[in-house]
Amino acid sequence: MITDQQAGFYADNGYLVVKALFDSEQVGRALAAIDELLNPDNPDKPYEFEPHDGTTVRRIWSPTQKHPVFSQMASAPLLLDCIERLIGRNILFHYSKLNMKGPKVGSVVEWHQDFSYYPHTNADLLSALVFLDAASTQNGCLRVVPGSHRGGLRSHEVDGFFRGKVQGIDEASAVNIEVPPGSVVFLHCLTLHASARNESNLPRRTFLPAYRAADAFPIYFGPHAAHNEPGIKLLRGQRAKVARVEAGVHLLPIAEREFGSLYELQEGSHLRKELSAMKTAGYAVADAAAH
Ligand SMILES: O=C(O)CCC(=O)C(=O)O
Repeated sequence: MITDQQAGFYADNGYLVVKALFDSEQVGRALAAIDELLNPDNPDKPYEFEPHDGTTVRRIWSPTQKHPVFSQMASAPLLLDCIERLIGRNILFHYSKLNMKGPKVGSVVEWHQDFSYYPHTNADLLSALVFLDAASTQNGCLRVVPGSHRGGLRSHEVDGFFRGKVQGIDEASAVNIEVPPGSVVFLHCLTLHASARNESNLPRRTFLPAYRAADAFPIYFGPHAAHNEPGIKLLRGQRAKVARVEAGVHLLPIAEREFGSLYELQEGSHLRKELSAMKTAGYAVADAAAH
């Protein structure tokens, strides 16, 4: 359970580390479930590869819908007790993913605020990053800018289009969050965060279920945001009949082209894919247009 001091830390800093929330047996079950999902005989292939080698999986989509171990982990009472303390007692499951951060290739995640991808009527949304391996500076641990959630939503645009990243961050104020397996980092949806490439020989697999207060309603239904809504599930308390709306201007994530993952959007490969398809089809396309 989270103490008043820990809740205060989250309110001030926009993140909170809780070590040993899951024990080694639970972590072991999650790792075995990943192996099952990646088994080549599994007809469902819910993942995206690292572009560098085309064989290492970097993202498994919606693991809570693919394996009961992850749906159980996402609704574990101890985890929900923490979340209740941070966003209130009416808790909706929002969506989930697994970031695999494989040895020597694990893609960079550039600085961003999760809220930019799915703006809501208020900012009581958080992600729980459940670390299934030890996370260190060498294998690309999470990095955050403490207190950045209090500065509101920043522009995530490049050349006038949503690219899911904030440029020009002063990294001097960032902290690296190194944790043992079984730890959970609760991350406010407006906290600036990133992670470096995995330079080590060790994986950094992380399960990320995301949650929101029941009175936070989405205000953008573009393709990459709307697909979460059918999977929304009440985990605690009651559904809201009234949306709580925080005043302000909400920037909308209008991208130049549809994209699969944050990785594709940030690295610009969603643009390159389309351009190479156009080139294959015989159109004359300037390379510079791909950024
Ligand atoms: O896995 C990481 O290092 C960061 C994850 C993240 O920011 C995301 O997937 O939105």
